[in-house]
Amino acid sequence: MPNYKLIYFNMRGRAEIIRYIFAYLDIKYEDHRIEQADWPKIKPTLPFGKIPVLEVEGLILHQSLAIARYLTKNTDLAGKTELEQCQVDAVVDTLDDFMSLFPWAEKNQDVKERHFKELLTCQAPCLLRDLDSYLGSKEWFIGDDQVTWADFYWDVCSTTLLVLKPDLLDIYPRLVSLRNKVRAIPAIAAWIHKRPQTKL
Ligand code: KDV
Repeated sequence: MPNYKLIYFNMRGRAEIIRYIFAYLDIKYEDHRIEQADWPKIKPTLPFGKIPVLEVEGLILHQSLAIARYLTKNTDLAGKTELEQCQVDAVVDTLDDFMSLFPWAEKNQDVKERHFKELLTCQAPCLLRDLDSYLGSKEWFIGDDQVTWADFYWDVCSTTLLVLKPDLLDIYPRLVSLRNKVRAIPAIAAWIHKRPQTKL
């Protein structure tokens, strides 16, 4: 097994999907969490000045979803067929598009709060309605018999959305139940229990 070092802030954020995948696949890695104060020093050393990155065999891999796709390739988390894999990627991208709309780094707290509120009250309902009908009464987002990393990403993203708006899923019991099924997978449950508790 290669030596893996994951570098991110002390947050779930964009690294958490990678941590879920490592946990589920029982892969050892270093969960390196940097201080905000050290970020300006580290940023210029990275190929695109962004984290998370994953160091593996002397390479610095960037882009959380590319890293997640690399780690899940040829595993049961990827989707069985190429068509299923495309559906997994599409659900992941749909969730990621939405999470990327949030002005996470906005300095003006007024502007930030207004923008967050707008996304959570006006745009989230449309996304949730579509996710709920896409899920339908299936066991998982893609197919009935196997969890994929799209289900993991739903748990990761919805955990943060629920911190921001606790009543977000009150009218979507099937989306809540999907979260609960992901969180009940023993390796994921163990990770959630032992991970550092952070707001985001
Ligand atoms: C921050 C932050 C995120 C989740 C998904 C971007 C994110 C950024 N700061 C926290 N959570 C995408």
